[in-house]
Amino acid sequence: MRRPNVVLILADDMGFSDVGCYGGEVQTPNLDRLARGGVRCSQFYNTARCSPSRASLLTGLHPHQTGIGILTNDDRPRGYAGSIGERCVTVAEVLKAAGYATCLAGKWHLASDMRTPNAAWPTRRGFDRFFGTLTGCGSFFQPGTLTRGEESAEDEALDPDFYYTDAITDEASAFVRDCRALHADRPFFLYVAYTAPHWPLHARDEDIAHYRGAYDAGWDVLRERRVARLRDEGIVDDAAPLSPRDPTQPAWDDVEHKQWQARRMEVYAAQIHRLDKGVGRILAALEESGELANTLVVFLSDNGASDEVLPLVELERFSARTDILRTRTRDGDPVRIGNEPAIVPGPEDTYASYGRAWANLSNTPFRYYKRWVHEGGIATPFIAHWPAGNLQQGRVVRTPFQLTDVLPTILEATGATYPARYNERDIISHEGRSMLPALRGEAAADGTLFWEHTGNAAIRRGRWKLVRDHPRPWELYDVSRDRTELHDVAPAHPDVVAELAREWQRWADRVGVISWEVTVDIYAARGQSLREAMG
Ligand SMILES: [Ca+2]
Repeated sequence: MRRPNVVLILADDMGFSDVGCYGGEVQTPNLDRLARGGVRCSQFYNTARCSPSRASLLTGLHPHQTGIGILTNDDRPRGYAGSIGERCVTVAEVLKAAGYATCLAGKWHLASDMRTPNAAWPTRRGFDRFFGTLTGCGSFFQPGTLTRGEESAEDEALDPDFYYTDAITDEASAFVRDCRALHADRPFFLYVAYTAPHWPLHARDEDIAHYRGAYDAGWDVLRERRVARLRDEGIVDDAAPLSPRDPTQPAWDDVEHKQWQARRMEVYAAQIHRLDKGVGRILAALEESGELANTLVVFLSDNGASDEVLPLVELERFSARTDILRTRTRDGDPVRIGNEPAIVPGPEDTYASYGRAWANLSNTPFRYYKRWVHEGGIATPFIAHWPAGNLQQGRVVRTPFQLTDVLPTILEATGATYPARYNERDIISHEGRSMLPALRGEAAADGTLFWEHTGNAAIRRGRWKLVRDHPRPWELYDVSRDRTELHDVAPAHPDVVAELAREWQRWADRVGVISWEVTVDIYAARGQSLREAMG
């Protein structure tokens, strides 16, 4: 059998339970089809934020080892470089060396310098073909840093019908077709990095209309419905009771401006809906070219749902470096920024996010959000589909895995070799283990998983998860009984806390975690507020 193609599809800031096959009310027939024909993981973890997750996904390393611990700020010499470094290889580099055609359609977010082509751009990290954005987020109607190859492609967004999610899908589908037309005997690697449903809440009118009324029941009722469906699907069990509503958020019954609140979630759902349609078009391109059966398709999200708000002044300062904000529409109208009932999100002249209470729904049944390493920040849907690869159809895999495990899974599936040296430099050994045996239903032992992001930290080993909301002290949860992290048992098990904390520290020292206090000090010395630096 010919080596399989690999299609890696990433959502941005999407929560654990938004898509249909993970209990959500967003209609995602194409992702659901992948889940039915493939497998879903119930305990797959990303690493809490865009750039670090992407760095880990593509290299099989922990983010700190690649030079990207926080975002793409260049904080050297004391802090992280903010660009993907020279001591690692990307999946694209490994597969290209093994004879694969390679393409990135969508968001990169692994280069500090987004203006001048450099060694951290996708075209120089193994991707033959690149259409997408270098920055972390932005308008879906006129994305900043839109690039084709190494040239600006911002003119392409002048088409009045341009919408970034569809443009990513167009490129991905064209790549699949071109591969078959140009070199039918060559396998390919396609990385589709959507920016949906990251803020701003931008969606096509027809997709928003599709969800009109779908959120009128409010977050309290919908969280209950989601956890019931998650149980029906066999993704969570009694070990994951629904966490209480975020205590900072009001009961739906007490909410003012219900119509506006519901609209925010309708637009968010519409963003995912369009992403799913894109997945359907990519699957159709694979089917038309006869490649679907022998393609490993993986779908996941880069971090938990986001509770980020959008203060104008900080956005403007952050955007000066990152190009994430447009203050005028393509027609020259002012863009209204912020989360208030006077700004009804969706169209190009708005720039808004959906807020903490809806993010709380998105991460059902868990607590916390993007940036934290409690379950709500790091638990993601993970779907793998590969009919010719003997993945058990429709099964739910419960073995815990994290992003470092994706690269070794692709290595095993493709037979490609991870290099000790690449471009005359020594490469750090990858940190993961192949998921394929577990995805095929074979017995697989649990590994030890680690996280650190902006001081928030966790280690998961066996039934225990030690986790910290920095600068608060360690908490300990028995995730075999309490995956929603409701009962901190640290006081009852000081020996377990001490041992896991030591193991986490050894890991942190080995992979080069830079203390969050150092980063705070770097920004303070530059006169930057943390929020401004972090976007
Ligand atoms: Ca993200």
